[in-house]
Amino acid sequence: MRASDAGRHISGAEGIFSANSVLNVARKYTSRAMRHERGAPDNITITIEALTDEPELIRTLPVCTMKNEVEAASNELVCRLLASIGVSGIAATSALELLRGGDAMRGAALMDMAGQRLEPDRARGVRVSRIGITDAARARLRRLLRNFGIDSETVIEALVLASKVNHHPKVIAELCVSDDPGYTTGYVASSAFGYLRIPHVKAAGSSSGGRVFFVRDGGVEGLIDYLERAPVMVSSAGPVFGTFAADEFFEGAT
Ligand code: PML
Repeated sequence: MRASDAGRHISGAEGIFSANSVLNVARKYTSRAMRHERGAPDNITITIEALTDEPELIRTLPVCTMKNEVEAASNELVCRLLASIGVSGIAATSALELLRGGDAMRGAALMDMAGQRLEPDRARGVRVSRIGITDAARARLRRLLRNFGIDSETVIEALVLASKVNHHPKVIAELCVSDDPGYTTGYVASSAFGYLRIPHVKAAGSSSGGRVFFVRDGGVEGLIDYLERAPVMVSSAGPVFGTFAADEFFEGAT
């Protein structure tokens, strides 16, 4: 589902579902698009496609929440986490500028270690599609998330997406700042350290945000094809941990 108003991005959603749940999901996505905090859309496009390939089965990244009390401290934390994963300072700074400036991005940006964007159409970005989670994995994940009071559709959808993105060997890490004005938690995800949630990554009321995927050198055609077209399904839930201060996290991780 993609919803926009006068070309401005309002909301989007993706999923892999059984044929008999398609009508319900279309209703749910339409209702979500029409009631979004970013405003009323003048266009909602729902595309339903039958999969021709069997989805690749993956596990969700391990989850933890970083301690961060105020938005003013978030840039330093994000840069520290990204540096520990191997993302250059210039790429981290360029990504933060991109996600904090202007309105929401339509799709994700691909960024190299020189801070250059690599996707062929910058206005469109890259849309991660064909992602889903089995009922059993969802039920297990919900139980794990509930232990820490973070069992929500927003967390599940973001974690499923990040688990697909960071499963590709070309991706070093992902930085996400929600474009929802009322949702101020973002994340840094990587196959190295998992899905690290960052509360107060932005100030409430801001409608800027989006996703940046930091990538290794070389062509990006294969990666774009994977992100947009390869079906990937979460079939098992990785661990979910509580909240860590940055120093505590790095002590445990190194
Ligand atoms: C979004 O708005 O879709 C992105 C949400 C990112 C953070 C989700 C979480 O709380 O872990």
